[in-house]
Amino acid sequence: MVHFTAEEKAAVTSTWKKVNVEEIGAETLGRLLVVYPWTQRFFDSFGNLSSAAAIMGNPRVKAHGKKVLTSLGEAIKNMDDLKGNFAHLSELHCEKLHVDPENFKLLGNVLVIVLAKYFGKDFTPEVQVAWQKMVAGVATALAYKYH
Ligand code: HNI
Repeated sequence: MVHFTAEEKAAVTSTWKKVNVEEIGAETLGRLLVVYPWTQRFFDSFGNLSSAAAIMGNPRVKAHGKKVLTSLGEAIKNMDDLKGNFAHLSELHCEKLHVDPENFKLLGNVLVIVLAKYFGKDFTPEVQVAWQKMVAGVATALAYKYH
């Protein structure tokens, strides 16, 4: 399991304080669906996903992106126990939603790119290292209950 130094925790927490969950959540999930189109199969009830513009403007994509990032925000309060934090969601994504856990890694990397875009030069290499560890830890925790 990932271990975070005090500096890494501080880096993740201080970035998070400035994150607009609605905006970054929508952009992250939207870009995941555009860049990795096979991920759209999990969201076929969401309506029009026929082009990048349709996906980025789709209100259900926006709402779901906010939900995912809100859940990530809860995990940031719990960085020493990501597995425990995501145990229930891991079961849900595996048993009910049948989401291939590879997709958690893709989403994490898209999030890092979106954060880099928003924070520009404040997203220093050190801050990126902390976030890469965070998204890797989240992906591992979400995959933990898979069998
Ligand atoms: Ni995910 C539902 C959290 C990645 C597909 N997901 C949820 C819910 C949360 C959540 C919270 C709502 C649960 C509930 O209703 O009780 N998902 C997360 C987090 C990550 C993540 C924290 C990664 C950081 N989910 C993904 C990925 C996919 C995904 C990568 C697919 C590509 N999730 C889903 C689907 C649902 C879902 C599908 C159900 C959506 C619906 O409302 O029908």
